[in-house]
Amino acid sequence: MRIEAAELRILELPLRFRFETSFGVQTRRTILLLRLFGEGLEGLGEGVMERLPLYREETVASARYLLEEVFLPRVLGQDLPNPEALAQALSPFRGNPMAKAVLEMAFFDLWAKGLAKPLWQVLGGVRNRVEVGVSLGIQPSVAETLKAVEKHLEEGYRRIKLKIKPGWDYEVLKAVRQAFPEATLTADANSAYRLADAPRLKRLDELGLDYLEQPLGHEDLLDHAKLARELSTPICLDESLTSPEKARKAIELGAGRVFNVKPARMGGHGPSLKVHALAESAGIPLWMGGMLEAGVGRAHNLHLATLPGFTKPGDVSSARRYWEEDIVEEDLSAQEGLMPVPEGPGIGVHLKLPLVERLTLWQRYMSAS
Ligand code: OSB
Ligand code: MG
Repeated sequence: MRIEAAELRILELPLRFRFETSFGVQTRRTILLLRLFGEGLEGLGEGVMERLPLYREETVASARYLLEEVFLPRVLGQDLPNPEALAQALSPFRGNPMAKAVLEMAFFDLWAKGLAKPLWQVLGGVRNRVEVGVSLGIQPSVAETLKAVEKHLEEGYRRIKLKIKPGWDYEVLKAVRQAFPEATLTADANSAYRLADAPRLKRLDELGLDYLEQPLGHEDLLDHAKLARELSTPICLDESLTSPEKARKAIELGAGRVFNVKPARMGGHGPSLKVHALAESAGIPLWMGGMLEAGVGRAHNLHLATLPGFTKPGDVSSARRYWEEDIVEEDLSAQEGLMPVPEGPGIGVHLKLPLVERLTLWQRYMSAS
């Protein structure tokens, strides 16, 4: 597949809810959107980095710089037979998996379209619907948390994940557990605790959480392994999993018994397939995370989540929860906690170009030579 041209945009899309986590409050998303053109086809990629490095270290600005100045100039005009060839072209450059993922995932879409196959088939998926739950931000009160949990359970979501932080953890989780004794419940701390908080986290063991997501540092593996030995609640890693290499070390150390996979955090679909294989041989269940993606990122996540290792409900909930109007034509929405995977070649979604135009803050078109 020859990459003939690329269009990179930064868009801003207001969220329908205020999303509070231990690292801050989000009210809108700033989205890096890439359209890759080749052989009469178009591949789409969406970045998950934010303006500020509060979740991981990459930012919209750092990714835009690398894509514009380094990664796209490397591949424009090149005839790349497959995604491994693209990975090879980017391999001299260290780190920056989120920036690489924008290009890698757009190329996967373009390549699958060249093969006239849906992306899930190219990746090795085994189903056309994905089991999902919701990730609920920190609410103003316990009463509002209970209301939000009830609403989403009624909508059929199969797991409720609550964001926690020191001072907003045991009490709110206990209230939810008492009100919903049968619900599948998890908690996500987004790196807000230290190993010294182990006694406080130990209190969560009585609440029957399915897992506790990323309690410790965003790069950490060793302290998670130590904490894992103190808790009966399984630890799930999110932030720390930025590559297959980190996943291998996490497995060897026993840093997590569950993995949250986000292809856009780990360099794209290729690295995610490697993590999927490692997790399978280690008996680690996977689930598909989310980063408040718009339609392009959400579609990519759905395709990857059809692989057999994704055995727990993911965070990929209905697009209409997040946006008044999504940037794609297709309505990505769950029925009874199941998200259908978009049909057609590649990721199977189409941009609403007039809306994308209106939301665009910056754009650059680049072509080969
Ligand atoms: O830690 O999983 C996370 C959103 C932004 C950044 C990090 C995370 C999240 C979520 C939301 O939990 C998941 C979603 O609804 O997309
Ligand atoms: Mg998380």
